[in-house]
Amino acid sequence: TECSPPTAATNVSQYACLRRTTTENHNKIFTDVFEELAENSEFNESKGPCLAFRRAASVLKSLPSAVHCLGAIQGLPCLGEHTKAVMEEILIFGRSFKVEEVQSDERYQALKLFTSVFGVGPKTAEKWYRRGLRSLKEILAEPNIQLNRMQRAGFLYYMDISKAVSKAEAKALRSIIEETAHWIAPDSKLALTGGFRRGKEYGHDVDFLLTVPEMGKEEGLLLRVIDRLRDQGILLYCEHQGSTFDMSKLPSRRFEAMDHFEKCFLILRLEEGQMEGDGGLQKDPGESRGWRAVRVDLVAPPVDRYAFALLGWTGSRQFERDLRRFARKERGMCLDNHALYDKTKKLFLPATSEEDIFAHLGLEYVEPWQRNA
Ligand code: 8DG
Ligand code: MN
Ligand code: MN
Repeated sequence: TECSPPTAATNVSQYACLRRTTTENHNKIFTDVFEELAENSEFNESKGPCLAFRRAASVLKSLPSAVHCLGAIQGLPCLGEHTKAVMEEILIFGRSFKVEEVQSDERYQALKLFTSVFGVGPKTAEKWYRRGLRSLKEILAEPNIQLNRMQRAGFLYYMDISKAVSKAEAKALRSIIEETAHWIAPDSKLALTGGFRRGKEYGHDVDFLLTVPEMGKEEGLLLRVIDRLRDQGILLYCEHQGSTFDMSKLPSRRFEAMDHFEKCFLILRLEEGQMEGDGGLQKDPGESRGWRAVRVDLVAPPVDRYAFALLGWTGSRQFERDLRRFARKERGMCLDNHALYDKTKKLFLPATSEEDIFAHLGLEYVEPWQRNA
């Protein structure tokens, strides 16, 4: 059938930071497939193909309508012959044989299952797979496997933390942590970041930034918040990382590297009675134990880094990657979670808001809910 590219397709940027991507994805049938293929490439340490699949998915997510024919993607960036062939399969057969092959692969299945445990990365998953292990039960039954503290918590709360966190649960956690932080430092500020700030209804965890208006006062605050959460009996797990922040260093080129702010990766206990809107009543007292475990990330940057930390922790990952790539390739600047550095002028560009950072980069401001790239 005749099918021409929509006018919108002719001026879609290769950079996610020059696109607007809401949570409304009209091309899920394609992007789900590309994301699985990207994950498979990641397991095979094929960095190039992994990035190509991620970029293809991201471009499709930004489109205002569903793609019904190959003609409609003509002129779109980041869609090569390989990704187009996958899309053609989906358009014709309603399914991708390539992804079905991946999904039925024993190694892919095992690595996907193992990395779904909090604290288990691709390296550990691969090690377990090579030892012939295939299920979580087998790992727990294997006497020669030494799980670290994070992985033990990952297994212990597996059922809860592999269940999506709702917006209402995120809000309930926000109130609890905010109250705790205010009890310690009344002028502290807690900001919701990550997927929930981008308007997502569900997430795999809840991300927060905690700051105080006075420089240096953030030191020690996070540890006191953690202590207080422990006293309240809701701290199920805590991995605290002290600040390794060194301002003399230039922004790092490697995005995947962790930032240097003081932070903690938590598992918190959320009582169902604390949830907004359920009136404290359990819907099914027979099924429910009255609480669930939730993964929470809590980051405490110094206040003069707040804008950079907020931009970095709001995501999405693809949006952040492209923002950094754009800064480097198009502006000769280096951006990370801590700072923006102009390599030509050899100076740091300060910012007190995300708007400042977009302005320094010569970019139109993109709202958090438009960053679901
Ligand atoms: P989800 O939890 O709803 O699944 O999605 P998300 O909120 O977008 O993902 P996330 O894994 O919680 O990460 C949120 C953002 O935080 C993401 O853009 C990447 C960013 N981020 C950093 N540093 C680190 C880090 O050290 N670990 C993780 N997991 N994320 C980080 O800037
Ligand atoms: Mn998150
Ligand atoms: Mn997170």
